[in-house]
Amino acid sequence: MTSYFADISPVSYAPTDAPDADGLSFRHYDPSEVVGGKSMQDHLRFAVCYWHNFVGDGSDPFGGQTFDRPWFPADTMDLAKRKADDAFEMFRILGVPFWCFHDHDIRPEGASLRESHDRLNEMADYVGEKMENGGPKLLWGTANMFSNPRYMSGAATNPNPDVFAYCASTVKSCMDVTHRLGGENYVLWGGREGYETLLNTDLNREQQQAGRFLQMVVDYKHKIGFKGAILIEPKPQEPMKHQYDYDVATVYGFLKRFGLEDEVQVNVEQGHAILAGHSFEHELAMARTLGLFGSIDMNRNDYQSGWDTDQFPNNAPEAALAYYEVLKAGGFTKGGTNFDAKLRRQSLDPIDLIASHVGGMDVCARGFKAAHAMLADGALEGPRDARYASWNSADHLTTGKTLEDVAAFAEKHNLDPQPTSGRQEILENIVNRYV
Ligand code: 3MF
Ligand code: MG
Repeated sequence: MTSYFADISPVSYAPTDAPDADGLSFRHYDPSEVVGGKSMQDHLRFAVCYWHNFVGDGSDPFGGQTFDRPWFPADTMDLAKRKADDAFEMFRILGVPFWCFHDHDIRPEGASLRESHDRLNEMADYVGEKMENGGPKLLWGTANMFSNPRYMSGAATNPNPDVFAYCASTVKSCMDVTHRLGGENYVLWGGREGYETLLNTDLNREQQQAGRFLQMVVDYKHKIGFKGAILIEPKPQEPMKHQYDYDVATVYGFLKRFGLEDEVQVNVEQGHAILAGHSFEHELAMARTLGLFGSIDMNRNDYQSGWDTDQFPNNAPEAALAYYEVLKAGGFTKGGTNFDAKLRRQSLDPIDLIASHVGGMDVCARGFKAAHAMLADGALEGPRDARYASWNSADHLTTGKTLEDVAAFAEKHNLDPQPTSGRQEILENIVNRYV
């Protein structure tokens, strides 16, 4: 068998002034470069996703398949193995330390639930061997509970309890495989956990089902001794009109409601943040503040289309502000930088799959280094601390003071606070010097 990537050599770091005819070397990402006592590889923990790269066929709502891959239609175990061979070859070329998958990406669905599990286990053995023979580690596994029509009205939130049970079996088998492959996290994205119209929806019942399901997942994780993190990936809408895991703050409310806030963290995606009307850094700051920070999907949306376009990152200043929040959260422990990104419909060739990741990794590395320098220099923290400094000596406001106490202070001193500049443009200029 000839590899799909046969003509492409492993990507390596080349300093910015070195010749780079094919554009396939890193200019900013040197995996072994040590920044702040840790290698860039260990800081960024890049992961390549299986679904967009090896399942995606270039289709969009207006037209079908444009990509031609040797493993398509991947509906037999032989083709699934061929797909895995090429996938792991691509991981090798990119030199990434991690990958991610849905059950549905690595095995063709069986004729029965049992057959689907058997196939998943067989494929896990197959990829497990590649992982052991120098392949990347598993950042996370997850189950696709949104593509098949059985999930059309929800997965765990479905009105039909048999779908809830089907999901329990699917997630159980997928957690088992993730655990067996040494996965560092298990992700739940509530693709169809939401609704189209309240006219047919019992919102409270559906949320109770989602809470119960998550509790079962957490219990099972402890039962099998899975040490990875359970991560929810917030998204406001698409495919459903309303999704229960709208954004980080909504997920926090949901977790608190079911007493799971210490058991579950979030996988924050840039494109989902944009769909929710937030910036990526807002969602990351919220996750950090609420103690929920886990991992990131580093793929942007188009700012005009209003869809989840899952594009590779190409904006270093945006990446810098995102990694700034990651660093403030203490950096990644179990999490990492996953590209949940797909090629544009016209990007047909093997080289497009490689170049997209090379560019994305370079943008992240460039942003990361800027973020690290900003933090190390106190470039933003200094002015921010200064802005709140008066609180350090505000004895009249110490905890325990009542509304009357504080009011009395204001009245005694006849306070007349004067506005001060927020210095936004100056701070933006500072950021620009780093990126
Ligand atoms: C959808 C997503 C998902 C999740 C993944 C985890 C298909 O918008 O971002 O990608 O990352 O499904 O289930
Ligand atoms: Mg995602």
